[in-house]
Amino acid sequence: MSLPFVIYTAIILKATSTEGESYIPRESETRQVVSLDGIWNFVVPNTSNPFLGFEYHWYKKELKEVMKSGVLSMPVPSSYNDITTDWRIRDHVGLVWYDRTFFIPKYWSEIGRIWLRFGSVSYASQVWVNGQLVMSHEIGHLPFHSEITQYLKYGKENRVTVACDNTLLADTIPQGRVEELESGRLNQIYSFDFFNYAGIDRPVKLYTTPKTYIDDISVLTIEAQRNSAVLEYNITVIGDTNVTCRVSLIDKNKNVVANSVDVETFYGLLQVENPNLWWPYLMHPEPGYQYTFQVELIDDYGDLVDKYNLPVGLRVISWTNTSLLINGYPLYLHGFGRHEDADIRGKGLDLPLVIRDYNLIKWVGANVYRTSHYPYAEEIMDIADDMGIMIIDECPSVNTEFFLDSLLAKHKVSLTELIKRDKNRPGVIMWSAANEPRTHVPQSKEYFRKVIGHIKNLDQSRPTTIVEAQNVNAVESSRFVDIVSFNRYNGWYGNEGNLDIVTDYVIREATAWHDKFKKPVMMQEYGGDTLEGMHLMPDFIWSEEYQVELLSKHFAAFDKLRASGFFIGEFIWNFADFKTAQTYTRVGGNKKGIFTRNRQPKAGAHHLRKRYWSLAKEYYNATMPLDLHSYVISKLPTIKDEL
Ligand code: BDP
Repeated sequence: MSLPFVIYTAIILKATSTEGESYIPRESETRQVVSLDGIWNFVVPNTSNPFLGFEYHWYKKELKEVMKSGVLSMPVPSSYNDITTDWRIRDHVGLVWYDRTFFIPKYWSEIGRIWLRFGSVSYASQVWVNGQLVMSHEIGHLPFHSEITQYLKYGKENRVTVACDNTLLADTIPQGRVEELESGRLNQIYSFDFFNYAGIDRPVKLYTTPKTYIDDISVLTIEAQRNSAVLEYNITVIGDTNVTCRVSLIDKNKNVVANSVDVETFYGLLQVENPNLWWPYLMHPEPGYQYTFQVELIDDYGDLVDKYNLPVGLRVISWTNTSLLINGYPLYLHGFGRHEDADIRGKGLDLPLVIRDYNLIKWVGANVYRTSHYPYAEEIMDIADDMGIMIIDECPSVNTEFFLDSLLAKHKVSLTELIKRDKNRPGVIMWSAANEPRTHVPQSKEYFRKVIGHIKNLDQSRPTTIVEAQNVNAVESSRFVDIVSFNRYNGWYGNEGNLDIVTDYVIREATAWHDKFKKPVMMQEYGGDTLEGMHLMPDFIWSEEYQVELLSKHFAAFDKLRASGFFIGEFIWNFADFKTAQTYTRVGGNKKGIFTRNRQPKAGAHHLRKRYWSLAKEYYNATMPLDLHSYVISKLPTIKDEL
């Protein structure tokens, strides 16, 4: 079977990794940010020739001019799959096209540089401005940008066109395979368990910087004590480097608590007396404290050239063979695996949903989640930093089966881009290199030695993990990580219905991972599908009662393991129900959420809440919420006393 055009598509959209400035655009005295979100034009090419758009240079005109019909309205940001009523669009494999127009004011021609930035386009994309190719990017869930100053028409209307390709192959991150059905339609096959949503799924921004601008900022807390903290910073500037760099750390009351001026290297240390350290949610009355790290470039005349305000948290992560610590205090992680997923918008960034999710995370008393199985939107990460929710930051490598050199190269690119994006975030406490790779395959050992080595070259301030699912005896890749993670579905994919075996199995397996690798151990996934509203007593699989019981059996294991001293975290799979590919094992998607896809609690959520808050009380003396237990009865001593 030949699939020339799919492969051609993948080649055409080959990555050109983005350089330089990677942080989210923010407005300041020297920078403007304009959103290009809204309704874009959208075209799914006729599948008999998916390359029509390239052959006829669709990017040279408006899609509405090129096409006689078939131009749809598509919201940005959003996945496109579930917006229309057409299953062919939902299941389309290959290219789709987007465009929109926008105005650029005349005075922007004098402003310095204009940039165009996409929070993410899944999976690969090419972008044209006024018919000129300005950037290409491969790998979803990561931002990319380009300077477009020279391509713009000032004081006039401009156009941006995007070609987006969702094809997953053996050397994409994640991997997939495409087959041609007898009907001639292409079918995307993948083994990971979430729907392959695609499109411009995160915000699109135009922003300005001066000609000489702050290109990148790295900050690292190297000391975080009760009475003193030290922050190391490194700033790169592009343009006329004959400027002075003024750096100030400003607290929430707008007081400058430390500053420095360094003309030579843009590198330095800031010392803060009696700092407000960054503490996780539930561990401190004021979690997620962030200062503003203000960078100003000043020219010879004392005029401000560029300015960027970066929120920073002062905290140090450290680890031993049995524990993970923040600011010297041991952590016990209690949280979730999650997905960016909701009906209609798919993986599209949706701020009401984002805030609802954080409200539920806080309600349930979790202190952490893993960005399973890809990097989450920067807007989502910002809130975690601000609320003190800890993040295990995962790159988009999931279910890797074939350990090709070409894949390794892209896997490294995904980590480079992720770490560049999130390196300054206090909430990110660990890098996850992959979810459930087939690490029983011998080639995986060398592959992951290189992957973890790559992470360590980029950041040594956070521990690494690989989320394993193979038999512990067959796995070697976790030798290279700092913290061992494993997933196991006792009572679901094995021994379904036999909940009485779960506690012992979990204890035995967690102990085996520790015995083999001599590292701290976390259980990153456990759970069972649960149909909201289905009640069966005695408990039976798929019922809410079964989920509650399955959780309890794991809790019993976790408590024994906590006592053993090496077990540092429990993560239920999943926070909320989510959409998957169509298969007979999934009724409208994966139902392992403790919340429904609509973010309402199942019985398991109430149950989990009691445990997570009790853990927070035990470890950090957190104040329990008053509504944790509904009123049942008061003790009436007087009646007894009178008898
Ligand atoms: C695990 C995967 C996760 C799945 C889960 C499940 O890591 O992505 O959704 O199984 O089957 O193996 O529910």
